[in-house]
Amino acid sequence: MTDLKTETITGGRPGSGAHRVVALCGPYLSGKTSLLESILYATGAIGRRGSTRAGTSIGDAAPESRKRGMGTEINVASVDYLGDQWTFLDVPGSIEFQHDAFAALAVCDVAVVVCEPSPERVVALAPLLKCIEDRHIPHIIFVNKIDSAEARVRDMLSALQTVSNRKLVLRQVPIRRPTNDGGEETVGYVDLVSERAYRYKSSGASDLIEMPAEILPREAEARREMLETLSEFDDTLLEQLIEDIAPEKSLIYRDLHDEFGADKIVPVLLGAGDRENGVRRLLKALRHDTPFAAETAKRRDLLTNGATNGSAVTECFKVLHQSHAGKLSLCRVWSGTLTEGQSLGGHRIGAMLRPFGQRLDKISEARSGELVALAKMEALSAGHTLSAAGIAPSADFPAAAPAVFVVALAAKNRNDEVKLSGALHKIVEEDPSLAFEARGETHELLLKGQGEMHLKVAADKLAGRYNVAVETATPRVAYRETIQAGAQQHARYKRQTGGHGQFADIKVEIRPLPRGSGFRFVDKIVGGVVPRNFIPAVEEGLIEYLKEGPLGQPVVDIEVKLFDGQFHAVDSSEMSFKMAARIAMSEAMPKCRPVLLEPILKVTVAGPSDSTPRLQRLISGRRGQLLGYDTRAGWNGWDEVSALMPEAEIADMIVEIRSVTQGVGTFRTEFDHLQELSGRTAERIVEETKKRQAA
Ligand SMILES: Nc1nc2c(ncn2[C@@H]2O[C@H](COP(=O)(O)OP(=O)(O)OP(=O)(O)O)[C@@H](O)[C@H]2O)c(=O)[nH]1
Ligand SMILES: [Mg+2]
Repeated sequence: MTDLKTETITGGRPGSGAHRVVALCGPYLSGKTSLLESILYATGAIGRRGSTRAGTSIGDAAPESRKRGMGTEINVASVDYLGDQWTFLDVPGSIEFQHDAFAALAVCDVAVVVCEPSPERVVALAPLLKCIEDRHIPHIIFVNKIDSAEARVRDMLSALQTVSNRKLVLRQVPIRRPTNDGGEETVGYVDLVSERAYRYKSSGASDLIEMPAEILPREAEARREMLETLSEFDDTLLEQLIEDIAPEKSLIYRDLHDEFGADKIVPVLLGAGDRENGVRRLLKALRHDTPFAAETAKRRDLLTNGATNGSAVTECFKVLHQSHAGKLSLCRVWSGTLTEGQSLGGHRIGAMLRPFGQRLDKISEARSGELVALAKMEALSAGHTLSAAGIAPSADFPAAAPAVFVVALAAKNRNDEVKLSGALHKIVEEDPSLAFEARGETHELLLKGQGEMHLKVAADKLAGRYNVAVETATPRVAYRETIQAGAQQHARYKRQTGGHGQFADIKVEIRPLPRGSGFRFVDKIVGGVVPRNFIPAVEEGLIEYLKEGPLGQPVVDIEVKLFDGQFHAVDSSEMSFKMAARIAMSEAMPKCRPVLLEPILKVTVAGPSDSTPRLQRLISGRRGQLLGYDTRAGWNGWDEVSALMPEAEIADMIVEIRSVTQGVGTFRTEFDHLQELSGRTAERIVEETKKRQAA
């Protein structure tokens, strides 16, 4: 047990009724939701353990999660454990839903990083550990599924150390036993501080057993490694090790507590979440070593200069829109107490709820450290803090990652368009790593996000929760066209219908301009051959025509000079000059060797260095022009490859990037230039455009 008497703890001590928040994070399917289930069971919050596979767990009850057997949003559940309240935030592991993980990490006191016991898959932890380390969040690594581990724990530890910038400290060694089929299985563990051995049970707390003799050498070695690591931060311990004095357990516990709280070491625990193995050991470690809310607020610099004067400060980290409860702002209280009906910073606190999976329990107050859902706080969304001073953005709240996957979205039923727009606002408020945008050039509504699954889940939400069925398609590329040669053109518009007629006559000269010039109109009329008041009409006619050139795309980088013409005193009008301009263009343009222009983006692709050659091949295979590569700033062992690539090649690129980077690669883009495109690809695009425009 930790000797807490000697410690100065700000904000509480275990058993004092404090509220602490744990983020359960880790790669896709590593077992977070199953572990949560075991925690809820072990602490008596539920009477029987459900399973994610059977769709009976407390977490993942959202229909989108159940349908796919994976986490798609944060699961929240609070439990009472040995006199304290604990809120667990079980987050989705898929990188496409990572924003929820980062939001939970922003408000937690501690992170439990759940991973599988496979050394070759540790790279999947890199983006998460980077976020955790950048924010200095104390974290434990829980090597899960130890029942199915094939690799040795020491190999797992070395692999984990390659993705962690903090010193890892193994807290347990496994007790292994040969199986009938010639393999080995983990049947228990030795705790390296207490030096006690335990045997796992299929359910319930592990049994204390006698230390197996054969494990002693391994245990001694692992314990020495643990003490050596701790002695790097504690001179007293270092001296004792040098002088061969056995250190007091209380000293070891204190060092573990302090270096963990200061984010200098990362304890590594073992277990199997879906059968409660190692779960109570994890809970004990959390109970003794998790910082209290006041310390977390200090780490984040949330309550500077005591500006709160004892009044409540609360931060929203996630919004949910529910059909019954309406908008729920999931908040952590950082200071003071929130009470129903209270007015804070000009906002009235309405109904207050404590989430437990899908269940919402009404509460009347929430104290410092507590996690609460505030109902119908329309002005309070994720990343914002509410205090006596009103609502303001939290300075260090994680920004949403740029979109890497885009689809064109449309309501199946035209009458649903207004409903669709309302629903989109809500799902984007729930998940800011989604975005939508009406793109004028292609007349499409774009839905942007973090991957194919992310957008499929968004479409499911639109249909299931908002009753708007949608269809999605690959977005069109905003091609342009220009000309490669100039021409002169004479055009006359003349009609004689009934009363007075229509007459306009113009001569224009067309020529190509350099890339990026857009459209330029030059008026060279002398002697009033085209009267002043009709010249804007000519320009208007030109602009109208240029919206769709001979190849079906908007025309750019072109100059049209009006240099001659004729008019009729009675029959000329703005309308007839506009018509003449259109006629001139449609006759001249095909003679000017029109050519398609495609948008080229500057692309920066990031991934672990050993995937760099594969990323380069991928880029070249997609008509990309490599510009070079460099190390990725702030990312140990990662590279960034930069290239120029056609926009058309990027729509589904993230899928391939992930497949060559164990799922962790990403990219960002910015528009660079328009580039001429000819040959078969261009012909195909023109054909498709014409077909679509005829339809
Ligand atoms: N062998 C073994 N399997 C486990 C253990 N824990 C979970 N699993 C299995 O791993 C799979 C994923 O479990 P989940 O708990 O849904 O994983 P998760 O990390 O919550 O998944 P996401 O939220 O989608 O990232 C399920 O099939 C579980 O039955 C374990 O300790 N041992
Ligand atoms: Mg899950």
